[in-house]
Amino acid sequence: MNTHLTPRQIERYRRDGFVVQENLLTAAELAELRAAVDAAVAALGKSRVAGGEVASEEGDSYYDRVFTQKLNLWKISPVIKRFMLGPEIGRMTCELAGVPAMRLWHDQALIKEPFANPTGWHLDDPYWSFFSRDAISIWIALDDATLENGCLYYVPGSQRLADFRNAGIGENIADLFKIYPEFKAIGTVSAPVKAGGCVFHNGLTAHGAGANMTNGRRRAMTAGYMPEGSTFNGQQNIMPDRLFKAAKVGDVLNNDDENPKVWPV
Ligand SMILES: O=C(O)CCC(=O)C(=O)O
Ligand SMILES: [Fe+2]
Repeated sequence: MNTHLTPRQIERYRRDGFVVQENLLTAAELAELRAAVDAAVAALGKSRVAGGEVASEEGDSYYDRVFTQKLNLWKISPVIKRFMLGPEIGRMTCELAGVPAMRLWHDQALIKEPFANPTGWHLDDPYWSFFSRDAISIWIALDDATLENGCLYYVPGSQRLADFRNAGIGENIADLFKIYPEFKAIGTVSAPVKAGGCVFHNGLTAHGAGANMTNGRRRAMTAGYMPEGSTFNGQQNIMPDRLFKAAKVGDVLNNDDENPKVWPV
């Protein structure tokens, strides 16, 4: 794994709210992670969330045709756990975000199937059960992500202007710009990345992805990370019912079983 980040990359991440790391994975690591993701996705069938506690199934809605979305695969795959919750990526998330310690929020495989719908513009953190300006996501390309098959696009610097209002990932992909009209003038940047490379983005950076105009799949393995000390904001998101019901707004989210620490180890 190529986990070295240059000072320039860290600077770019903090300025733009995203940064690309080419060749994060070696060819052998890419093959291993890709096989593990394929197997875990297949094992879940129509179920969206691994672990057996959150009932959510995919159907044939517009959203289901944005991507095949499978969450918390680390719970059923030791290989995925080793990559996504390991100290290598863990340390990178802390270096980029500039925080001392990070926990996993959730992982997710996001697979744009052939001819999939575009991913509407959105922010990640407002979906989650904590609000933080330092949350970070990693998006690892398991296939070459191109302008043709649905690579990511960003509004650079939007993380500094955004608050925690959000738009859904719906059929009108531009809903987010109704909430943040100031993003329109900034413009957008595409982030194509070869298989094995990745993009990191801040939880408040505006991003979306194009449609998959090809007959091939665009597979990605992703995860969102929560700075240590983050507190419950009242939203359930992916929290199992038993934890959601017991949580009070303001509680520190530090359940080691649901949100293991990824750095320091
Ligand atoms: O893969 C996609 O189409 C969207 C990815 C995304 O929104 C994310 O990783 O936060
Ligand atoms: Fe996202």
